[in-house]
Amino acid sequence: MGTEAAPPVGQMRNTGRARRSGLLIAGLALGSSLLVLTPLSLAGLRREAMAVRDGPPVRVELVADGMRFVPNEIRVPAGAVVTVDLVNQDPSGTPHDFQTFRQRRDVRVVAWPGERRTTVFTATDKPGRYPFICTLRGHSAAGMAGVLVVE
Ligand SMILES: [Cu+2]
Repeated sequence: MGTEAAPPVGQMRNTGRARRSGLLIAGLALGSSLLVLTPLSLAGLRREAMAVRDGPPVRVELVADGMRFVPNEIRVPAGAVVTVDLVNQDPSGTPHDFQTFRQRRDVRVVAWPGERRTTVFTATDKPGRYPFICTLRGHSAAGMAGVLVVE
């Protein structure tokens, strides 16, 4: 019985070796496909850069009204140069600011009560939804936050 049990163990070992070499082949295939894809993504980036150069600039008026931004959603094309006019109309006399995140070039601008302050940022090339907030203590938690939709 002992000699009969031996062959299956040897077969299992062989199967394990076959799986390992299968993984190695899969890894090599993945590696070579990445090499093939790299020039394509570079071309894609170049196309995006051209689109950015051709795209019209965007201008947005953002009103700080109490503990909220109006509007609280801004839509811009990927890579757009965005001019934001932050207008502080909060009757409580509190300063407010506007802070972007994960854009190609982020900005923060502060507007004191009654002020209109202008800033310019460049949107990211990656479409998606990005937060913008007022960084004054407790303001974003109180609802002073919005979404920058990059399309
Ligand atoms: Cu604020």
